[in-house]
Amino acid sequence: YVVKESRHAYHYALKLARRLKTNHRIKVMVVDDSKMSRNHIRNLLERHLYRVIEAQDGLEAIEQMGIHPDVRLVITDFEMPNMDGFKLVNEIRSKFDKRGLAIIGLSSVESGILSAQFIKHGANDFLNKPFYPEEFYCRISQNLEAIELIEEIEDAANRDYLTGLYNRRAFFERAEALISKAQKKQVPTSFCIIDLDNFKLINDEYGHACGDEVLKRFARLFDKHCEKFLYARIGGEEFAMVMVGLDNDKALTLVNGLRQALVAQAIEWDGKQFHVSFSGGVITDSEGSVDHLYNRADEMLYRAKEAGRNMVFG
Ligand code: GH3
Ligand code: MG
Ligand code: MG
Ligand code: MG
Ligand code: MG
Repeated sequence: YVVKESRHAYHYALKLARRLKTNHRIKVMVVDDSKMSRNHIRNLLERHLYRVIEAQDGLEAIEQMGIHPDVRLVITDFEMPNMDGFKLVNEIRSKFDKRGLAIIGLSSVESGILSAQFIKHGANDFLNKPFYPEEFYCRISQNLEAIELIEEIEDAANRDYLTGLYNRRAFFERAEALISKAQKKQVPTSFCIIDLDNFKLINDEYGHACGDEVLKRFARLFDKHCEKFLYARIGGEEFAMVMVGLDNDKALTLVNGLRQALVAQAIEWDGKQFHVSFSGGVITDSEGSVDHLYNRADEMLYRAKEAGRNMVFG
């Protein structure tokens, strides 16, 4: 039993040490009208290196949230002038993205019902006052871990595992939003589809692992040349990009630059060297759905393939 306990303590200490390394990046806001209570919580948080922001009521808290959109955790009192804790939780949940933000309500032991109500209003958790530091730290780190985990899961769902680029679903979601916004503001926007040339031959000649390596290297070229735009791997060796602010000429210049960068890059595999190219289709239109743009860009791509590959049509 003793061994088990000490091993547990050891793992806890390790976990704590890992957390302390990153806590200095985590902003926590403490909302309480009692200065003494704020100071107490601030001291506890700073002992674990969190960055603390204070607010003495709900109005100030909302204002501070606007100034510090990267606050990850709000700890709020219930009884405060101007706005009580429930109202504040409601306001925060309606004004700010729920993802990436945890809220812990504070309630005193005498009014036990407050805790459940905090959660009904949108808080993730609650703490009864007075509390032991151990419980305080457990609740804080559990809630922070939960939102980090959700973010990791979301990121994994949006990314292509091989290249780390956005996947097809994430791309079309974002493309819809970008394109409709650009169309409303009448900003020129181009849409592009790219397909690697004779990719099957690369797999056949050098193996699937080599094909994978080519895809990864190509993804890094996107990162280097197209970082301002939305791009993704939408299929096996097919990629797409939305270029907000680029007319057809500028988009063609960008995509041809990417193509030249790919062609210039020698891939070495099993002591042999080869080069890869792609074909692309670019469409610039101030109206039409994403599906429509996609189909027309695909038609252009088909023509580039027909014309002999390693070309961008637009
Ligand atoms: P084209 O120039 O007409 O596009 O010819 P292609 O050979 O590139 O096109 P095709 O559609 O005939 O073949 C695409 C190949 O891409 C077939 C498939 O096995 C390969 N592929 C798709 N996804 C992956 C992947 O994740 N890794 C590897 N290594 N190969 C992949
Ligand atoms: Mg109070
Ligand atoms: Mg291909
Ligand atoms: Mg093909
Ligand atoms: Mg293809």
